Amino acid sequence: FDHVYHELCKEILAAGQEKDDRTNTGTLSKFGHQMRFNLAEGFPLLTTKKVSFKLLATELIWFIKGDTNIRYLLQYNNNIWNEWAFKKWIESDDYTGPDMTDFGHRSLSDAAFNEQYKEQLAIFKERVLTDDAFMSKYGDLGNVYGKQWRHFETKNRVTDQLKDVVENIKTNPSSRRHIVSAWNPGEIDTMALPPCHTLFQFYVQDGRLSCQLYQRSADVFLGVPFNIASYSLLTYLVAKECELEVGEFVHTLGDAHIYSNHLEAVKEQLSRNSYEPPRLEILSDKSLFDIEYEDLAIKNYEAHPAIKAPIAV
Ligand code: THF
Repeated sequence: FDHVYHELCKEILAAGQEKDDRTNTGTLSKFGHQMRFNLAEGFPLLTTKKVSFKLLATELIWFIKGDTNIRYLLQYNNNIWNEWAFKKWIESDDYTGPDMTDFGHRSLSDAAFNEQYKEQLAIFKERVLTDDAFMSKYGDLGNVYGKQWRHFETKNRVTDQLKDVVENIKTNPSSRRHIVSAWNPGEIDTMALPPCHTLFQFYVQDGRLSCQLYQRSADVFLGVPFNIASYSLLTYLVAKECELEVGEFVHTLGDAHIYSNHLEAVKEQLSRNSYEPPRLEILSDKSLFDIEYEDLAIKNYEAHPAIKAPIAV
């Protein structure tokens, strides 16, 4: 599986366009790219750098639960959404600590500031974990994935898209309408971050369930390895729920970019040789909607060490 991802990285390094972005980090970018992963060959967790299955699995289960509050993630020591909740907190009138404006950049360039930032972030996390009123107000990211998957609001109606799509796969597998959209135009301004994974579609053929994701914006080094594994896991879970085998995960990218401060990390990863992919084990017969992290296991995962890189905020 790694070579499919490596091809994407190589193409961007060779022919990516320099492009400005919302985070002012600078990127090399390619518009429009597609990768295919045959899930029958194993579980596509990259092996040329260690990717944390725990982090991506707990994030996916958090979406499936319809949860939008980072407390659940923090309980699993999952910090990947902290920056977006923290940003809302430090920009609020209730925040009275030291100025944290532009913490994403300043924490990288100013060591003294970084110490202050780490301290404020630790205080913030502790309050989200222990103070219910604070958690409700500042742990919540707004109408992000979980909300849209399970409670998509349109005029006069709330749609549980995930329940509906599972029901439709069971009753009408050949349908071409097995779609879940996280993009709700009327609610974009109420989300901490508009959804990068805009829409996904399931497809049933010969008793196999495939999934295609359209991702409008793809952080190729930090996000994409998570996204590949996350939607592959979703495909396994939905397939089990619908008593189907797994087919392919097709990953279609819009703006596929490598941040300028990830270039060396990408080159390091490209220099490594891949191992055989691991296997996913689902240890319980719980429904998709009740599954917990403890019900999942990754077996035979052999990988090169993780490569650290800063997240663009
Ligand atoms: N914003 C940006 N700039 N990139 C993204 O990939 C991204 N996401 C989510 C929301 N906003 C985004 C958050 N997903 C990591 C991985 C996925 C994330 C956010 C962060 C990350 O830093 N991974 C590290 C390990 C982190 C750790 O150990 O705590 C890694 O090395 O993989 C797109 O979904």
